[in-house]
Amino acid sequence: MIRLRAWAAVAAVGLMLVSAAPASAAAPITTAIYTADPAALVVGDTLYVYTGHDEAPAGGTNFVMRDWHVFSSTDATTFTGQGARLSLSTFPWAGADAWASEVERGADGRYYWFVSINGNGPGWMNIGVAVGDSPTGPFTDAIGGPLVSDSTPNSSPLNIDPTVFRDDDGQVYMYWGSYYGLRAARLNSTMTSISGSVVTPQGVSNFWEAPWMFKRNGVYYLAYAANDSACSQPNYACVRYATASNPLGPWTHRGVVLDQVTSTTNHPAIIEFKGQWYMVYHNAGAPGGGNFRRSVTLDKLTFNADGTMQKVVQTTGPATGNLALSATPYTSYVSPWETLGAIKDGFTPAGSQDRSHGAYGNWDRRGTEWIEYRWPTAQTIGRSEVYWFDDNQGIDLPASCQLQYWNGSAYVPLSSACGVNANTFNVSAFPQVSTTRLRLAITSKTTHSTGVLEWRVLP
Ligand code: FUB
Repeated sequence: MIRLRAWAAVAAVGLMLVSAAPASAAAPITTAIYTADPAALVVGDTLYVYTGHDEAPAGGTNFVMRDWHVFSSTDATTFTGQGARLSLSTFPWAGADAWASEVERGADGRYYWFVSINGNGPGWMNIGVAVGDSPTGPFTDAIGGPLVSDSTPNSSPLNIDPTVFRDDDGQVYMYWGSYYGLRAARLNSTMTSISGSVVTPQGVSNFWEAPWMFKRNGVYYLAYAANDSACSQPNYACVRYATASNPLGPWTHRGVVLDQVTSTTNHPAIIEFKGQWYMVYHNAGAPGGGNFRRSVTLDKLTFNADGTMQKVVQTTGPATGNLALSATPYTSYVSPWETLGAIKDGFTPAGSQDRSHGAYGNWDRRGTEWIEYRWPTAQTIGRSEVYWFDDNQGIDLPASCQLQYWNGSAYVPLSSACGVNANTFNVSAFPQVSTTRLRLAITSKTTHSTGVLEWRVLP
């Protein structure tokens, strides 16, 4: 348990820093309870999200987690709580720490729920398995003891966070681990024992914990929480990912797919549902939330043509908080053939040349032009997300931009950086202001005019 305290301390240090984390946070799939460590599974026309349950008191500095919950949705927007479908009491050999889990279907058509759990015996965390006949159970202990424990040869320094993946040939693989100790193994068809030896996958840069494995177009993907200062503040995690042509690797690191969130821990589940890919993750965004009172949310995830993943834009989640939708747009100039209203139709462009939903453009103006949102009543605003238009002709990315809000008598510059990157939402987060107008001043390069595909404004 000494190690448990050390792990908790890592998260606790982050607690002190939470106010420095991004201010905006995605809306939770529920605010009835605090949820964490999502796993996702599609069965028929339903998306199931399996979560842990944070029960730490306000100000708590350790995890208090006793059961796991299920949520279901048919539109990835509205989620119905199915209740606590698995708890510590399901596993008589264990008694604490209902940490991260994942559900996978067995060859027998049953649903196997792999969980991180603290055993009563020697050692620390274990991986256990429960089984049920439907995605919501009821579930019973499938083994009567751990599938993986500290006594498993070549086990991880911390045996938590199982991700279980069934390949097209029926072979099931499990990845797991923490403390930089990623491990992998084949499972037997019963789903309750390991086949062969536990391996240490190669090529997964800066792995910390929380692996999630999936396959797309013949390529294996492994997303995971990475704890390195290149992608997040100290003690916060971002989500990196790697790809491979073999389910056991070697892996090639591909980059960051989710920046740090408002909780120190970060935990991905990536899934396709009704033709749309999603990143399901947790943060500290719910009222009263924190590092030990987390909330599961999801955002859309986009693949590039070469199979790489675009970084997920953390929005206000399924319940949209895009204040642009209720604003009236204005501009200093729009070309007669372009559409100013296109910037607020809620569309996520596939790239900076994707004008399929229209675009704002100011060809052939040079210098500084502006677009602006106005609301009939004051709005609380703390974040801007702009997607630039670049038609590879007269419209190019701007040289610079600046956000300004109306204080009732003048436009006041917001000090937040204003990004000018292609093929992504450029996010600017700033201390919230209350205003009826937000202006985006856009300064062109000397050779080109500028344009915008979408501009979101969030609390
Ligand atoms: O929720 C407890 C632990 O925090 C999980 O097992 C890790 O993935 C981290 O999210």
